[in-house]
Amino acid sequence: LPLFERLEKRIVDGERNGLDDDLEAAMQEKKPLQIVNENLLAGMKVVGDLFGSGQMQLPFVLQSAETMKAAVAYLEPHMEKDDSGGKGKLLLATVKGDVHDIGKNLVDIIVSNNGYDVVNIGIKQPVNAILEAADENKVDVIGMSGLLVKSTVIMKDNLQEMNTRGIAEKYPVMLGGAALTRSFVENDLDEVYQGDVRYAKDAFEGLNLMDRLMS
Ligand code: B1M
Repeated sequence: LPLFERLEKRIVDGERNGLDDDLEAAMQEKKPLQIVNENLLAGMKVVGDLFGSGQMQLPFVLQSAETMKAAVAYLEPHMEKDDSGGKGKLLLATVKGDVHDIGKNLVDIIVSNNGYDVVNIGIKQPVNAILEAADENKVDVIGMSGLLVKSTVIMKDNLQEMNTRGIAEKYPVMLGGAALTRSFVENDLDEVYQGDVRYAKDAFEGLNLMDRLMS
């Protein structure tokens, strides 16, 4: 297979042997972020489709996810960056009950490489932990990620909890993850939350949103 097709297939197959060499060769032709967007994410999409249609079992999905993470970790040091920080602070968490973190971690990379500070507290985070970390780190924006349909319900509960605690005005919220839709966030959740809640389709929209919220 040609190099870029092979990279995509590596993600689908969860094949890490020789991955670094292929990534090294790929970087001779494309920027690291382009490789993530055009080839690695394409592989994850295939994985999602195969899993969704019952043609791929969970342990193999996990291997693909680990390969994806290894590839992103390999490319990350080669990305163009302004990691001076100081433009604003974003808290990132995957919500309670949800382990999916590849998308959240991409948001972390893109946003922190563009002059923001990111406090990434990981997966399965209950609302208390999210709000405590937000306060402790004095963040400007709270970002929640979730890929399961039930995570969208948790996000709604979290926003209601923030209303109850009277901190909605203080914290704009950014939401992302494959289970959400723009209209669910911008119509339904916008009605729930007394502060500012926005949807980011991908990591770049997340960055744009930070730029808008912090300007
Ligand atoms: Co899971 N999983 N999974 N899974 N998994 C999905 C989400 C699913 C859609 C697959 C399917 O059925 N087609 C399905 C959910 C169905 C539903 O809820 N309706 C599903 C399921 C069912 C499950 C389990 C329940 C399976 C089981 O145990 N029977 C289980 C859940 C465990 C749990 O959370 N409690 C499970 C487990 C796993 C693995 C552990 C094997 C693995 C995750 C590994 C990991 O993340 N460390 C996994 C994976 C890899 C997937 C799929 C195949 C790929 C997800 C991914 O990483 N995509 C996924 C299929 C799919 O999404 N269609 C699936 C690539 C990633 C870059 O995209 O995260 O969407 P994404 O991020 C995007 C944007 O959404 C956005 O930016 C990114 C791109 O730039 N974004 C943000 C994301 N977060 C953001 C936050 C922001 C802004 C933008 O601001 C805060």
